[in-house]
Amino acid sequence: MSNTPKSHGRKTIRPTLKPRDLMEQAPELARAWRAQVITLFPEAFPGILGLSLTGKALKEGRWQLQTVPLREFGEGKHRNVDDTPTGGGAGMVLRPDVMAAAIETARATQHRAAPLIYLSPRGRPFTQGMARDLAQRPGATLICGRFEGLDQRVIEQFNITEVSMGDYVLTGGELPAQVMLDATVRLLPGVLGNAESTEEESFSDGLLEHPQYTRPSDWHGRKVPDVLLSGNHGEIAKWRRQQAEALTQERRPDLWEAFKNRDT
Ligand code: 9D3
Repeated sequence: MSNTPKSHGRKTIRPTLKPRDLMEQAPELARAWRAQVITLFPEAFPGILGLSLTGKALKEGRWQLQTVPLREFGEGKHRNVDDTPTGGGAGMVLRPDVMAAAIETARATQHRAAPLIYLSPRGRPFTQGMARDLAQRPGATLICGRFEGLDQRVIEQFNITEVSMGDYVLTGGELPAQVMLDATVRLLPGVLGNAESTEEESFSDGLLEHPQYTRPSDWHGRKVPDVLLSGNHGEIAKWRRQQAEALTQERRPDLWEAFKNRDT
């Protein structure tokens, strides 16, 4: 095992592994959804994915996490991974030769049908549809960016898909990778409880959720809407639907347009 006691469900793929080591997969993990993360910060994983539903699923072997420490693929005594942008400009660019070595090492133990994804602010925005697609595949290899980005030639050479986590500037792709894995792993068989899975399937109409309340029915003079205490399930469903539609119209005109155009 390449797991150290402190690795919390994270296996590390090192550049020095021999081909035979690369082929050895614990038999109970052979069927598991396989996440690989190429990163300068392997200690950031599993991070929050080691807790709650995703952490339980990791311990149960429903998915596995392999980190590929990019620094170990770096060149020279200082394990250099970056260089200045050709043509000039600020910052540093991840070297194509170093990234290619890390990608090739990772891909040697990955399923062929697992996509290669680069978390990048220039990517297409991540969606629930992408999470559903990933969950149908045998796994994914994720590349976390740092610095100004990755040399364009590696992106083309390996047919890498660029995916963004939204229009704001982060310091790197590690948090986006964890977001992507969280959204995907919760969709794997057996990860959600029965109640949540049923809700997942019925929640397909593309509206924001209605407000929720619990006891006490009067809190600091703020009362739960009467209809929710009425016991009239038809009226309750109608009220919730109306709330969901009003909220979507107000906050998310983009979702509201898509909702109105559904099935057309
Ligand atoms: C100067 C131009 N910057 C782009 C806005 C360069 C740059 C900033 C920050 C390049 C990379 C990063 C680090 N961000 C990510 O790696 C990243 C990211 C993000 O910043 N926002 C949303 N999604 C993502 S996915 C990866």
